[in-house]
Amino acid sequence: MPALPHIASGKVREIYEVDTERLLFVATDRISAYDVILNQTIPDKGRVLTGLSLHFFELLDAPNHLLTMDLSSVPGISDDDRMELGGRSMVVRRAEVVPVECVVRGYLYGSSWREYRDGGGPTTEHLPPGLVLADRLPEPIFTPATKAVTGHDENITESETRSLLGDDLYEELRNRSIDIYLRASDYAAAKGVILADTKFEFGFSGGELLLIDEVLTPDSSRYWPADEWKPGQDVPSFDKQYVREWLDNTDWDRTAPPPDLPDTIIEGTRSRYVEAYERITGKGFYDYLAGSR
Ligand code: Q0Z
Repeated sequence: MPALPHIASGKVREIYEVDTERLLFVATDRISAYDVILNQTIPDKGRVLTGLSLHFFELLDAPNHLLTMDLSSVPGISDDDRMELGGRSMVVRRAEVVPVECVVRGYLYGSSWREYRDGGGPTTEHLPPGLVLADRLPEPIFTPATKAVTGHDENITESETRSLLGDDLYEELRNRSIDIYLRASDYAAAKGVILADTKFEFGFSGGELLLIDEVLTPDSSRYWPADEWKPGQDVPSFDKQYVREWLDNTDWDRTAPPPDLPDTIIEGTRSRYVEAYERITGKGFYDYLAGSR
C-alpha cells in the first residue's frame, strides 16, 4: 500500500524497504485458519499483534530489530498511509536472517505431539516416555524448524541444526530462545495464560544478533486460557478457536476457497483478539489505538 519498494509478502504480513538499513514491517488484518487465508479480514487484528510485539519488545529488553513505531521518520508515507499503517507497522533494522525458526515448547502439542504419538521425531528426541497430549514438559525444549519449499515449517534435529549453524550459534540461539520463553511464560502465567509454545526469528546486524520479526503474538505463539488446560485433551486456542469452530460446522474441506465469514463471526473473532491483547498486556487496547494514530 505505501509507495515503498515491496520486499516480501507473508500470509498475513508485508515487508517494505525504507532504505538500505531499514524495513517497514506491516501486520495486516488478514487471518488464516487451517493454513488457508480467509476471504474476510479481522478489523484491528494487525494492530493487536503489533501491540503485543511492541509490549514484549519493551518488556524483554533483549537486543531486537525495532527502531520506531513513528512513521513520520519514513519518507514516502502519505497521510492516508499513516491512517492505514499506524499501529500495525514497525520501522525495523534490516538484518541477515538466520535461516532457522527458533521454536520453544513448554507443552506437548501440535506437530510435536503428532511426532511423539507416531513414534518420535526431531522435536521429541529429548522427551521422556509416557507423556500425553498437551502435557507440560519437564523443562522447555528448543525445537528448531526450517522453512520448507512447501511453505510449511519442517522440524529438524539438534544435530541437523548444529550442522547448519555451527555449535556456537546453535547454543547462543537455544540459550536466548529458552531464556525469553521462560520469562514470557512466567509473565503470562501471572495473568492466567499458558504460553504453550512460541517461535522466534533472529538476524545479524552490525555484528549483533537481534531478535527480529513479530514476538510472542498469537500468530507466532500458542496461548491457552489456563483454566481450559487439561492434559490429555485438545485445548482451545485463545484467538482462533472461535473462527475454527464456526468453520468446523460448515462443509468446508479445508482447501481453498474457504467459506465467507458472517459479520457476527468477524466481530466475535475481533473481540477475542482485543481480549487477548488486554489480558496479556494488562493494558487497554483503545489506549494503544489512541496512541498509534
Ligand atoms: C522477516 C517475513 C514476510 C513478514 C525477512 N529485520 C529484518 N531484517 C531482514 N529481514 C527480515 C526482518 Cl524482520 C525478514 N521475514 C519474515 C516475511 C512478511 C515477515 F513476507 N522475512
